[in-house]
Amino acid sequence: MEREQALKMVKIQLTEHRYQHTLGVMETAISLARKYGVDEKKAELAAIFHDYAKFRPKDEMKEIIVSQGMPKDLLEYNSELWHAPVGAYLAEAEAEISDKEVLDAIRFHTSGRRGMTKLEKVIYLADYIEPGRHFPGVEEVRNLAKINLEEALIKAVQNTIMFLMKRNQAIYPETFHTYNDLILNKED
Ligand code: DGI
Ligand code: FE
Ligand code: FE
Repeated sequence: MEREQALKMVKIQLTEHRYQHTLGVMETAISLARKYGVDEKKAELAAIFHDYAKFRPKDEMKEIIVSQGMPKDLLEYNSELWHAPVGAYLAEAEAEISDKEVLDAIRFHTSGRRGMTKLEKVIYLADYIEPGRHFPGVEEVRNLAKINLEEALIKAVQNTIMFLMKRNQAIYPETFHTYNDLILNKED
């Protein structure tokens, strides 16, 4: 799918603020893809659709998680996690995106997972550091992203876990698995 058509489809699903965030993720993902040798068109498409399901009603997301056999433990954790796997499902069902790598980058953009592909890393990171993001620590991750994809991702996942813990939020197990996997497989 071409960029203009993809953006059109996504725009009507999102608020203006979330759409601007999506444009930021798209630009950032393309530049990270170029830098780290990832397919730029796949990065562009995954970025455009990454938050496609963000504003679907909770009931609809819940129904999709159950009927599509997605991990049921998702339902026990923050519903903010749901739009990622549901977005991957809807990108295929409604936008006819069939590229498995693109769909997985959408699916794992919130929790990450063990053994993330470079495309998945690029999308996770672009979501975290796009120019519209302003929170403590983001500048450090932006700087790391210019040097080392893994190091930047580790910092982003660490910050996310610490942010959630400070607010007494539960951490989805896959988020911990993402962190441990990156640390254990770090080259240094
Ligand atoms: O959709 P975005 O706001 O662009 O960003 P996102 O998809 O990375 O994250 C959405 C929300 O999910 C964010 O407020 C933090 C939350 N989140 C991420 N990982 C976890 C989590 N919430 C819980 N409870 N557990 C997690 O592991
Ligand atoms: Fe998201
Ligand atoms: Fe996002």
